[in-house]
Amino acid sequence: MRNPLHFLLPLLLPFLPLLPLSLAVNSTFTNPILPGWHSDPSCIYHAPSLTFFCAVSTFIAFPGLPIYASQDLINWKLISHVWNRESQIPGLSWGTPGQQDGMYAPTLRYHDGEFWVVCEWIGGGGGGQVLTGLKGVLFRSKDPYEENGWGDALIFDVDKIDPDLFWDDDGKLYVATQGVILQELDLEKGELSVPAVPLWNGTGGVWPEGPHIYKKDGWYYLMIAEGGTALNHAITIARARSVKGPYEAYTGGNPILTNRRTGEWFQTVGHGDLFQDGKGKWWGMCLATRGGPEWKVFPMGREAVLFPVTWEEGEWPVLEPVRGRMSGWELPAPSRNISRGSGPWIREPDVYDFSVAGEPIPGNLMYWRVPREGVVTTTAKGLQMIPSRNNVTGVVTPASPNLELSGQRGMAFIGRRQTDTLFDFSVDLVGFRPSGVGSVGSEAGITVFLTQLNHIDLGVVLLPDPNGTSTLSLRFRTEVPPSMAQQRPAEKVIAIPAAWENETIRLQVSTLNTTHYELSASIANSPTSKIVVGSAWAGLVSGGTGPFTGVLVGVYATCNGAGSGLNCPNGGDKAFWQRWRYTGRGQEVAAGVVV
Ligand SMILES: *C1O[C@H](CO)[C@@H](O)[C@H](O)[C@H]1NC(C)=O
Ligand SMILES: *[C@@H]1O[C@H](CO)[C@@H](O)[C@H](O)[C@H]1NC(C)=O
Ligand SMILES: *[C@@H]1O[C@H](CO)[C@@H](O)[C@H](O)[C@H]1NC(C)=O
Ligand SMILES: *[C@@H]1O[C@H](CO)[C@@H](O)[C@H](O)[C@H]1NC(C)=O
Ligand SMILES: *[C@@H]1O[C@H](CO)[C@@H](O)[C@H](O)[C@H]1NC(C)=O
Ligand SMILES: *[C@@H]1O[C@H](CO)[C@@H](O)[C@H](O)[C@H]1NC(C)=O
Ligand SMILES: *[C@@H]1O[C@H](CO)[C@@H](O)[C@H](O)[C@H]1NC(C)=O
Repeated sequence: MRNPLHFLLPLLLPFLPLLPLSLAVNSTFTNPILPGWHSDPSCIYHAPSLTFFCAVSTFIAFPGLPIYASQDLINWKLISHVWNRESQIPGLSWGTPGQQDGMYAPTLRYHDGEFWVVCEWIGGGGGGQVLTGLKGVLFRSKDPYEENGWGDALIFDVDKIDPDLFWDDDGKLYVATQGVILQELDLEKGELSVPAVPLWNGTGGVWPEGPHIYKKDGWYYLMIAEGGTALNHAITIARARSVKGPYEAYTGGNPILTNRRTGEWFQTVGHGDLFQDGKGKWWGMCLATRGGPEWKVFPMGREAVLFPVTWEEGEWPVLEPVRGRMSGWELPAPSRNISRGSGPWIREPDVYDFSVAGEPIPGNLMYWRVPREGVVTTTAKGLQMIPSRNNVTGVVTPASPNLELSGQRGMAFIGRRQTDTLFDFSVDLVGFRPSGVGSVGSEAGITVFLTQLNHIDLGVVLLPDPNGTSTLSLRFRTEVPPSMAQQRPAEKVIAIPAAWENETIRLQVSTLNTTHYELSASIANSPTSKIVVGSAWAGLVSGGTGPFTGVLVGVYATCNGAGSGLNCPNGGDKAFWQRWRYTGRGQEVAAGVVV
């Protein structure tokens, strides 16, 4: 007799993946998935290329709005920056004084053959958190692997931050913003419809914001962040039968994601986005800050974390609480099969020698605002930096900016995110011969930079001697707001040994442990010559004037105010940087647990 299974099997085959006995095994992974300053992630799955894409906030850093791509949700490659040319929004960067202004929370979507990123720019005349000069900016690309694929911005007036993009079935494009309010975007006119439709006030936390609308099983789900981006941060949700509401809040367990009032190492969990993988499983990404509820040392700021989501038909989504070690749906097979795109893989060390003239500047290096033309170039002698008159601090006066010394017109600075709790960063300064002395002398150095008002520096500078001559010196100093003055280490100056006269100087920042940096110098090829110049508490670059940003480690050059206009005397003493190395040494994934 024929086995009845022979008859049944072909009928069952299409359903095999759905059978509870399928062999899918849950995977484990470690957060943060995009370590270092990567806040407000917005992510999609692009089925045609089996690839996930995420965009994050960058505020006034430039190039801004990086796009990361991954085929396995674990290995992420930086492939382009949405905002990568000054000409995309002429003048806006230099017209923005605030340290935490700029490109806020983007939304990334794929629609009609194009990648769309909407964001809002705060600044352009306002300072601090003042929402004057708030503009919506919309960019589109058919090829997110090419910087030039991203077009100029469509700029439109908005009243609130955190724009979403949602196309309803009738093709209408809706933008929800903080509040939460809804407007239709007219792409021809570059205008949002008025009056805005109020959708939902959230569940009572401050700042209902970061909205994303999803349509599923006949419902419009509105997922938002509320409680502010600090320790009370949370994700809440409501749903409606029509995009314009009325929205009813989920009563079964809002917030659906938060670590508020817990002892968890990952705090400030919120501002997220949901997406499905190739097998239809749901996932989410949001921001979190490491540091536990004490929340004093978090130099990397708000990082992007991944969590699995269960979302049954007609039901509310269930988001797994954010932890350092997670388990969830089976991940796609490990893959690094992405060859295109300008930047490196997120966990790769930097190994940049800078010995080839005209080679592109690596995609993961960033400036603070749009740099002045030619400030940093690649030459056969190294990464050439023309000093700015302003130092890394500048004269920051938001009310009436001194454009020449403020740093607002670009600083001679370039850096990369601190992406590891423990790391080593070093770079070689070749043949630096400052011409001026002391307060009008040139200086080239390495910095742990949060904002112009929170940074830790080690510079090479010629300083006057009591006996009337000058000595090439290593100068360690910090810039912190008055609230941190107690923890601020004293300025320290050490004369560079005479034996180093003709040598290349290696400047280094390393983590001494999970809470302290150490800044040192040595002869490039002689580790035994190392001089530790200073150490500093990482709390000095946590929060403060950079609550939205995270540490960049990098190099700078300045003539300390000498010269006139925007220029140093005789164009300035150029600094040449070679052998740039950044190596991660460990991630603190739970209090005291470094992996
Ligand atoms: C005075 O100058 C000499 C050489 O020019 C230098 O070696 C010495 O350190 C200076 N003295 C002091 C006290 O700085
Ligand atoms: C939000 O709160 C305001 C003030 O209490 C109220 O007038 C408004 O109706 C609320 N909006 C929605 C969409 O519930
Ligand atoms: C696998 O992960 C999903 C998503 O977090 C969860 O709902 C499910 O219970 C997990 N299964 C097992 C066997 O742990
Ligand atoms: C890698 O990606 C390319 C282009 O997307 C595809 O043609 C190729 O089959 C992939 N290779 C592997 C090993 O997955
Ligand atoms: C930076 O430059 C400003 C203006 O020239 C000056 O007031 C300030 O002391 C300098 N700070 C440092 C750390 O060099
Ligand atoms: C550096 O080079 C100059 C010129 O060749 C030489 O006079 C000087 O002695 C050298 N200094 C040291 C410390 O070797
Ligand atoms: C790190 O080292 C500094 C300086 O030695 C010390 O004060 C601090 O307590 C250490 N931190 C930890 C977490 O061990």
